[in-house]
Amino acid sequence: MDKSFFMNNRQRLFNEMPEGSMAILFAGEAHRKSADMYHQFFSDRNYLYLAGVDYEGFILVLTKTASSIQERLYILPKDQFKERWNGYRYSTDEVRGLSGVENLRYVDSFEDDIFRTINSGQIKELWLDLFKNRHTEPHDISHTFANKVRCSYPWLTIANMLPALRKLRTIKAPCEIEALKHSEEITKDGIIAMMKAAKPGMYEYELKAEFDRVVTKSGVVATISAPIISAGSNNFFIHYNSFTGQIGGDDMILVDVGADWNHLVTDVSRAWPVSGKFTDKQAALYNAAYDTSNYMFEIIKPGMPMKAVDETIRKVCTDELMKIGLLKNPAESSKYIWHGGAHHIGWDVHDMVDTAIGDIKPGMVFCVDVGIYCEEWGIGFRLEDNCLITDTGCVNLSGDIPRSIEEIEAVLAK
Ligand SMILES: [Mn+2]
Repeated sequence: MDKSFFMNNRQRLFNEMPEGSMAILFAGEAHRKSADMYHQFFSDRNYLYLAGVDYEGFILVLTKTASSIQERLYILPKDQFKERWNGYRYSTDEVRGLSGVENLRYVDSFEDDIFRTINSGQIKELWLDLFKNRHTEPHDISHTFANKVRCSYPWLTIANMLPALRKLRTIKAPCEIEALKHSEEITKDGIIAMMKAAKPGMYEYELKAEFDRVVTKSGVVATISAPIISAGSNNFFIHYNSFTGQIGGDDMILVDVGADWNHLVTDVSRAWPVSGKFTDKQAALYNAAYDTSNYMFEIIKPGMPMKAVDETIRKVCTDELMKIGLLKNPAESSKYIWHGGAHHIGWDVHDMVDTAIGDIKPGMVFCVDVGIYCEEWGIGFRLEDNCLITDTGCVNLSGDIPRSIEEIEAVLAK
């Protein structure tokens, strides 16, 4: 992605920052797995969205005073011995080329620099990305740094910059939409490969191998979000992740997967009968989801309240389940509809976007996810597509991935 995208993101954040503030974003460090082995490093998404350089240990510092704004990126120096063991380190020219940040310093001088700036009295407010998914999680690098600063400079205001970051990430830029479109192409190849490979008696992990093979060949070495691939009764575990089940001859297979390109993640769910032909019951439920989804893509447009998407999916899907006689009382829809149907995608599979979105706006991208789980029939699945909001309506970015019964059966017949 071109550095101009990241430069613009930083400018947009500066516009949100008050005078006399400093924002610090950490790329983070790899988590330890066991002994001296580490999980693959994964840059903090908010850092990456602003810095554009995917590298462990880097730190971005943005300072806004009454008279100026200043960007600094703290990087690791070239080191022949460390690179021999741990891999290539970017040159300063390469970092400038990727990020557009001209002012580079080494991470060793980070704390001295920050505390010198705070001591100068120019900074009254420190902006940190203070997110915890669960309050019981251990402190991350930002929380640890916040505590250190609070001890040394109790007069300094520490503010959580997450709401500002969420706001920036809500509307996607043209280059992000291009990356999503490319990612959809790779996702499509991966899903079609699984559809063609699936046979009764296979294990779920064999389908995962097929998906991994295809997306890896397209340059997606490790997908950001873990694929969900299940069959039969395992489809009733919404976030199933063991891949160990064997596919029975009457089973429906459910895949909820996404490739990623230039850090932008797609999220698509498809389901099909391993036999190659939908049974009457499978078809009835599938078409209930399919008709609900198609209806949503007809009506979603700018100006519609975001919360109406979830509500309408539930309402329309409930009507469909009444029509086929499965549901007698609409008040009991949660027996078959277990989850909401709309979450944004982008730099995360459940993207960090403005929590106070009122109406839908052009440039938003979110999932239209219709899940039906009928335990008494042993059939559970979801149909999930990626909806890009345009000036006048919306486009299904994953619409080319087989989704009608006819399209799916045609792929399975090959
Ligand atoms: Mn999904």
